[in-house]
Amino acid sequence: MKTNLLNIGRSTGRLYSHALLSIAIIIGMGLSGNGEKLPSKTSVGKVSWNVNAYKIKSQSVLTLALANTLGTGKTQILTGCYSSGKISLYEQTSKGLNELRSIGKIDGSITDIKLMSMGGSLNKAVVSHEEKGTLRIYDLKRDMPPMVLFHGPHGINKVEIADIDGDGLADIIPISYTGETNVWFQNDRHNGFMKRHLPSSKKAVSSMKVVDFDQDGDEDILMASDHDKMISLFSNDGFGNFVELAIEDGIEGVLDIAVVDMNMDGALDIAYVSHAEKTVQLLLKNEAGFDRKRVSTKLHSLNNIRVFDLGNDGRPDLIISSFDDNAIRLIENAKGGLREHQLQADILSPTDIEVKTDEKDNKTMIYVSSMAKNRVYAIDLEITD
Ligand SMILES: [Ca+2]
Ligand SMILES: [Ca+2]
Ligand SMILES: [Ca+2]
Ligand SMILES: [Ca+2]
Repeated sequence: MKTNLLNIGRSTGRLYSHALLSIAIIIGMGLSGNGEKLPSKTSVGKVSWNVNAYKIKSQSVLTLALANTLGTGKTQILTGCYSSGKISLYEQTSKGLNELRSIGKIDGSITDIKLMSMGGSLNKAVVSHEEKGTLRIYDLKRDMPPMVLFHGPHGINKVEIADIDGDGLADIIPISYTGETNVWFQNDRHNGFMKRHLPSSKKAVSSMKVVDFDQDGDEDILMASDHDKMISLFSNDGFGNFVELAIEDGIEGVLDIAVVDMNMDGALDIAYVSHAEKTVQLLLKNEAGFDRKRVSTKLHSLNNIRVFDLGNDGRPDLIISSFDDNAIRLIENAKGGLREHQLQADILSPTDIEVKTDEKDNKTMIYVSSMAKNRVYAIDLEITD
């Protein structure tokens, strides 16, 4: 089954995430029968949700990041606005979301924000720009012009921060859906970045994770390419040479990947979601390859997936969002099997998810940005036996 969503994205030259997220087409209905039947038993008891919908000035927030760099003991929320190009810093207080200041404004659309450490603290916001193929690095503490890195003629749709070369310094990888994903920026230790070539050149990349997937001490790269309809693993030989391995092919519209040891056997597994299917796809690593497992949800399409630990019990769980269904769901990785928890309240047009766990009082907060109605959501999770 095919959709024309990606073609719309291509022909308009607009960012895939906007193009994909803006159009609700319900497909993949036939897949529900393949999903795993979710058992009704749970290991964490009842999950209850307290949803705070904060009204903010910016419309169409496509991305958010969480910080606590200001040392106030409160959570700071950085929002990136797709339509206005504004980056704003908020602080969550007992009364609501308090705007601290504007971090910057770009001439165009913001597609992603990630935080990065330079000089020891998580003090930089790396912002990707759809139209001009640039990355901007803003200082969160000082009001100063951003450092600008030029990626290439195509827009940047996501950005990853990872230490690709293993020198202990954060590097930056721009991900382009409209063009090619083929470079990274190496942190030169002196507040500068050198443009380097990635071991691959993939078109229409929708998601990338830099992680030591085979756990041999060096960073490998996982990439989902819509052009190739494939998820590839670029395995690092320890000397910066990468070998490509196709680990899933013939797949369409993958929007997000998570890497997690879901079955807790010591080997990292992959979970991914796509706009075409209402199942979470699990690839569980075994000695020969992967065991595939589908987790059915009561949603029509899925756009974000994040790993967190519901109940802090050491068993990793998943959060998924659906733009089309205005929904957030938890997939609890209970001992008896996987279980979906539904949040009853609507979360309008969710675009990005961040999770914060306070280990002291065992509290989990989920923050969600929204394309609709100037909203950012803060969801308080409570677990009762
Ligand atoms: Ca590095
Ligand atoms: Ca490795
Ligand atoms: Ca595993
Ligand atoms: Ca858990």
